[in-house]
Amino acid sequence: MLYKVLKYVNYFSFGYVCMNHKHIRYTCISMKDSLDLLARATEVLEENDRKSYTVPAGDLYPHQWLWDSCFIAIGLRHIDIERAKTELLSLIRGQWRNGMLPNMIFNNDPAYSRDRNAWRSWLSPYAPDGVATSGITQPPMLAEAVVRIGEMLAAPERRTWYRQMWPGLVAYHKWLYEDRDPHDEGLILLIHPWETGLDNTPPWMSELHEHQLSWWIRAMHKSGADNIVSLIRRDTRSVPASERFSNVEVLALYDVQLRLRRKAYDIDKILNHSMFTIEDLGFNAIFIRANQHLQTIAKSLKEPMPEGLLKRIKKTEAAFEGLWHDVSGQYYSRNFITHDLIQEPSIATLLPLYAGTVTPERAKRLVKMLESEHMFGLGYPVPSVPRSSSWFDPKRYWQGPTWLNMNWLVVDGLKRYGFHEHAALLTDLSIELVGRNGCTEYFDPLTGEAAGADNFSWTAALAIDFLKQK
Ligand code: 2M8
Repeated sequence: MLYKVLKYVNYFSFGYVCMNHKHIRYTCISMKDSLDLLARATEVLEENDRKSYTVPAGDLYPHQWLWDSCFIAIGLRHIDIERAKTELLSLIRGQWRNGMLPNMIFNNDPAYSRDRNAWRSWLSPYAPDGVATSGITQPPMLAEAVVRIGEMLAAPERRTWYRQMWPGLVAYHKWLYEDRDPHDEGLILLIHPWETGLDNTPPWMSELHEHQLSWWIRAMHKSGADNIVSLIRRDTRSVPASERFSNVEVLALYDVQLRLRRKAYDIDKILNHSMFTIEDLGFNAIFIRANQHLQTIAKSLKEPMPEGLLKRIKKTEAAFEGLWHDVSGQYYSRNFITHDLIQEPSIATLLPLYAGTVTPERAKRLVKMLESEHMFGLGYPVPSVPRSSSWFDPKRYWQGPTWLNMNWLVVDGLKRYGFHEHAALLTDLSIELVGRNGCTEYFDPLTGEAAGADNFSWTAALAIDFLKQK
């Protein structure tokens, strides 16, 4: 009933309520405000446009990022579909010969030699020629972005577009299985928290603090010498340190990165040293959906799915069950070596909705969590960590703030399970959040305040997509 009333309010005023039913706030975004938002968001994308790709934010993120470009293309398709295609095609220039899509393709300006050198992708025989990249990947959003563009094209153009992207996509999905599912178990393992896209998310940070701090990092931390890192960090020049990784975490991640680099990103060598490896919940949920999109593309192209790939795709859906924890009624990430579930909830807890393969009963349980004020039902949802978690910190990066890309995935998942009113509300709340606080990187889920980098591309792009979905 409540949702019916709110829906009525929504039609006229974008009135909104937070997801927990209790705190009803009526605020309005007029038609003029939404047109202003569209114009502002378009300006942000123009400002961050580097011709063939878009940087996430001018100062803080001057390179091309894998999943950023996918979310950006999803918004850009409404403004300039050819430019949206170029955004995705430009990701393929960074693809490794083994199929990997790196999370970063570096700007080749001499000013960024330090970033390129930190990764030294050229140490791997698989790295592409003439382009410097990282040696790790990011959530496989590419198939989703390809299909979203495809939906806007007439059938013949759609097929031409799919034909262009097909080889790169298939190679990427094959690589994920071949490299990152070495025991053919069905789930993809990750080797660095940046691969989750949710960089300092609690499941990874708890493992990092418990098992991955080398003796020299512990010693530096104890003596306070880790603070030296503040002098060379670029992120804390534009964003308050209280909103980012701690210094000791930065050092620990650099240590992980060095270890990967020493192994030239060779997964066998990495696994022989049983490094930091987790079967990540969010990544695998997104992968399940990406595999569904891959099959949609194959069908449209009348292209048979490679036999081996199809078998493994089926296995993934079944293996996902291994991440379910019945007592707490939710899914978790899992340590690859011990197979222990890492019982730390995060926004990834809700992403099985986006995967779309969980039972309606479980979907209902996840929606209850979305509504609960102790979990995700805060004033400006959806927080990246539930309120009840000891990690919750409303302005610290992926440990509490609301991110627009996560709202987008949750909205999509809600629709898939028929929670259309929840989806409509969350869409309105997201538009309102950006309309009032700007296209910032993330938002305080308690106050709605802007945090992180200004003029952030995926916030702008997805605000456009949300506006167009209305
Ligand atoms: C953040 O990650 C990068 C490393 O990949 C960083 O911390 O420098 C994350 O929010 C990630 O999800 C995002 O893709 C990237 C660029 O926006 O920034």
